[in-house]
Amino acid sequence: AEDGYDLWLRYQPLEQETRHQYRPQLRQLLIPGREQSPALNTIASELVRGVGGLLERAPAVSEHIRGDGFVLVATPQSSPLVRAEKLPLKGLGDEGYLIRSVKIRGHQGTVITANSERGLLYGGFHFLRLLQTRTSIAEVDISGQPRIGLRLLNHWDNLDRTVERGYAGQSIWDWWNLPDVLDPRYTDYARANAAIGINGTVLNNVNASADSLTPRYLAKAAALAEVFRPYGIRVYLSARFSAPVEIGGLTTADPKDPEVQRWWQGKADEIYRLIPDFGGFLVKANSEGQPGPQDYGRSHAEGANLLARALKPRGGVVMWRAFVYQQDNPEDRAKQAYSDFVPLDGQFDDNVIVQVKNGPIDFQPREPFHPMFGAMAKTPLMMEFQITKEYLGFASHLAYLGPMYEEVLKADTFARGAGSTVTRVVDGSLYGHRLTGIAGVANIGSDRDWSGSTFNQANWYVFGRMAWNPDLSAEEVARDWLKITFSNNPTLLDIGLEMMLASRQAVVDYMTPLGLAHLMATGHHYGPGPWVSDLARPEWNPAYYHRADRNGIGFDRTGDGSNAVAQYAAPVAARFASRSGVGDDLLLWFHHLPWDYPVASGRDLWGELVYRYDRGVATAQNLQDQWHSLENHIDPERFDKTARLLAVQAREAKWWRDASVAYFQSVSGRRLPAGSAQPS
Ligand code: GCW
Repeated sequence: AEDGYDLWLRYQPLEQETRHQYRPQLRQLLIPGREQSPALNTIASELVRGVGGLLERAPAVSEHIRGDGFVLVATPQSSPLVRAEKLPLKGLGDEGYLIRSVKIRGHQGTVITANSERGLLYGGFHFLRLLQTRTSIAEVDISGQPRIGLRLLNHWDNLDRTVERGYAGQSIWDWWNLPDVLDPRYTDYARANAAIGINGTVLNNVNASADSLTPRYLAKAAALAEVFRPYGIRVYLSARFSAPVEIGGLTTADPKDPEVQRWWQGKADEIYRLIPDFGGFLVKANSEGQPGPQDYGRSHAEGANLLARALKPRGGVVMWRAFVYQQDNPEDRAKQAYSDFVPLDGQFDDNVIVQVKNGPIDFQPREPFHPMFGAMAKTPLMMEFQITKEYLGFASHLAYLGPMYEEVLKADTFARGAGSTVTRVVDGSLYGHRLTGIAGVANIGSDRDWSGSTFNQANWYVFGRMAWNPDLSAEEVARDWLKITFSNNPTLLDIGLEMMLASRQAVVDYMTPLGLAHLMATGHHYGPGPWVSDLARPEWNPAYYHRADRNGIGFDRTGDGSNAVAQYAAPVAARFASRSGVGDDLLLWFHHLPWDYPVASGRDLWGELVYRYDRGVATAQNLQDQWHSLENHIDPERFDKTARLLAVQAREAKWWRDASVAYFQSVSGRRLPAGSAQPS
């Protein structure tokens, strides 16, 4: 049955004609040294399984080239034949690879080569992707290399198997049975991640329990690390800053205290004894009630360096999150992380990387890029995207996040003049940093389809692909994904692509149009709640963000307001501060405007707001119709579940619009513009 379990490792037979084209090119597989190396063995079995499934005929695994149609997978060290080809591997680093058509001893074939086994692994998966996307392998010459070093998933998984902001079932980590029982799912998880280039995973929630650092849990993490190792995936842990007190018996976690320093060193040694390639710590400190260095009057840099020094001898890193905003701080929440961190530029040790969410508030359907990007020349910054859709309709709404990731990565910070894109901050090229990273908050759980819906799998997929190559377009990745996930049928591809590319803007339109943000219901963040204004922390109230009253709506972040615009480089600040220059998609993020303000479309602001809510509803309805038109192209199981979810989305888009428009009407006292769809 097509239950979605296989993700993009779905090796169902290709169309007959395609199979016949490929078969003569894929007769033999040669992987010298595979018996001695778990990694090579892994590659061999994946290729046999993949090619065997896609072509309905497994290639013969052999030791010698016997004719045309061989695929030789080897490093120059593991194969004299590859060595003799003198292929250009110099610039490819230890994760890059080369796939090339070659003639060896008169026989035509393909070589997949790299400087390391990890490179071969990625090359092998890329090769399978060529087949899955029906790309010709007759004359290939492809080289690939990741642009970003740390490409990680962040699991917000708790030790009791609940998942914070997880909508796909329980955590896949069965902590109770680990380390003794190794669920085969761990291997499939590693395969799926390796296939898209992810090379690390943070196992536990950033709202961390100190227990995850106790011997009992470290043994469990070590067991997972062992499963993941042949797939090039390292394990990382979220560390609770107060762990020395909670599990270490100390009376303080002050970074200046020598005993605290010794405790972390001892803990790091203990971890590395169990997990020799342990990646490092992710830390949420002094954020939303979590402990941190500021509890002792120390800075984020002092806190981060404490942990970094413990990991340094073994090459570990600290990913220190910048998601901070303080209770009772009257400063605009959008400004607080920058205010806290930018003055610390230059004070972080060289194995610290600061992890910054894509936008300055919190994973909203649309935000401007975070002002810290570009603003800390001496500190490596890594991107944190959310793959799980906390604020975009959980697992039930279709929202393909590729366009959102692309929008943020391509945004120009102007930090060093035009072309200083967020990508160039994250890939290290803007300021010449070697330590680079990108993290995605996972949408993975123990549901059969891993992510709660088929289309949600695309968000995990596009995150990985863009982490490897941030220049990819959301569209090309979506096309690959559709081919791999469903089929090569042109109607399916056309309509599927339209659906995916329209979906995120639809969510923006029916939830938070025109740069509005954080209008979701309290706590769970599902469904509308723009009327909420009485929560204890002002910055948790939707009213804090929309500031709507009889006269107008929006958050003034210009010089007349919070002046958050000043945290951006001058050309960006000027654009954001300009009502006409900012663009209507971010208008109310930066401006408070009267209801009759004329926007670019020619409508007044109130009319445009209602128009966009209506547009979102119409698109959600259209997604449903488009999907139904594909019924004959999709297996019943995935068709039906998706159809049901799209019905939920269409219904809830109306819920969002009707509740939001009614609320803003009650505040503005305005009548529905002529021609708008009436709330039903
Ligand atoms: O988006 C918010 C979530 C919290 C989360 C926090 C964070 C892990 O509502 O659930 O906590 O962000 O990123 O730390």
